[in-house]
Amino acid sequence: MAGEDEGLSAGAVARRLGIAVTTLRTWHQRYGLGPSGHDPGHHRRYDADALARLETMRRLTTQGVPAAEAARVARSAGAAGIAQLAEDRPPVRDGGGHTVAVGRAGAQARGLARAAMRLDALTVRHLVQESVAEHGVVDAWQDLLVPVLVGIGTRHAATQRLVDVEHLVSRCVSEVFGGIRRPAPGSPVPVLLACADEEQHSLPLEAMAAALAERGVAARLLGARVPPRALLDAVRRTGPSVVLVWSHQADTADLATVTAVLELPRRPTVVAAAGPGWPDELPTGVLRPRTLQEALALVDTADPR
Ligand code: B12
Repeated sequence: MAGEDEGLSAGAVARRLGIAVTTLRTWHQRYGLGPSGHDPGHHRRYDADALARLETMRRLTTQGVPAAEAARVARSAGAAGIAQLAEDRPPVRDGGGHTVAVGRAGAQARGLARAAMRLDALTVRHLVQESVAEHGVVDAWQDLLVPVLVGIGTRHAATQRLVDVEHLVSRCVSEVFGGIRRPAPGSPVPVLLACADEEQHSLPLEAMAAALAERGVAARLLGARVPPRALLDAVRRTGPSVVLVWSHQADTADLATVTAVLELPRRPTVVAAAGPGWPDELPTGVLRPRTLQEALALVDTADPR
């Protein structure tokens, strides 16, 4: 780029990073993220290293990393090592805790996992909200939330800890999904979603209800731990086209209940069993969507608008 040899002015750096010049000044004064060299008598210019540090700072703060921590990472890495360091740097200590592996899910997922491990509910909610607003429920769920939830679960399995983190993240995700605008009162409600008896893992169904809402379809979400009798009563009373029962663990996957739904006099068009708890063999007539998209497609076939 022309003129980069001499470095960039503060205004040019701010424009390039999409931040205010005052923010740049604050980062310089408070966190030492200024231009590399000092040439007395001249306006300071930002060279490639300084710019790389600032880019790291901007990226990490956007992901919800607290400014002081982001600055520590940005200052201690050269241009080449920055991405690696952002990934591998030592555990965050301020909320107590470590980070979790999120595979290849990317920077946003790492930011979310770190915020979760710090029990930083405000940042978790903000990042989830931002991702849903930007990408929609399905992509936010698949690309951001599932990897982070799996990472937390894997760590829980290894340590028998982090139930606090699971609760906090779940709560934040529920709030964001619950906040997605539903169809107006009086709209038809063709879908009924319920967890199996004693099944507490309701988030996948909350994701489904939110994704349907984005498409203008209303769902009754009965949520966690729905006793068989309550499910059957609800189906009888509301006559949904689609009933989907979620089981996350084998010990909650009660085949008798889904069979009973199939045998109701006004049988729903689609009866589906979803989640890793169900066995591969299901009673004839019970469908088995494997992904959120597959489940949404089932609703489309049963209730074409
Ligand atoms: C959040 C969480 C909780 C929260 C749930 C809150 C809520 N409102 O949902 C709380 C804290 C309450 C909880 C409690 C428990 N949990 Co828990 N929990 C989790 C965690 C971290 C995420 C669950 C989740 O939402 N997963 C959704 C996605 C991430 O997972 P997935 O189903 O594998 O997704 C795949 C498919 O199902 C599909 N898919 C995803 N979404 C959708 C949606 C639809 C509609 C469809 C069709 C498909 C689909 O795509 C994915 C990729 O293939 C998991 C870890 C994990 N790996 O899931 C543990 C996990 C499920 N929990 C576990 C356990 C043991 C428990 C507890 C028994 C003990 C504990 N940890 O406290 C209790 C009690 C559970 C009970 N009786 O129901 C174990 C289950 C082990 C097992 N297989 O039996 C896990 C796997 C953690 C672990 N590794 O140990 N948990």
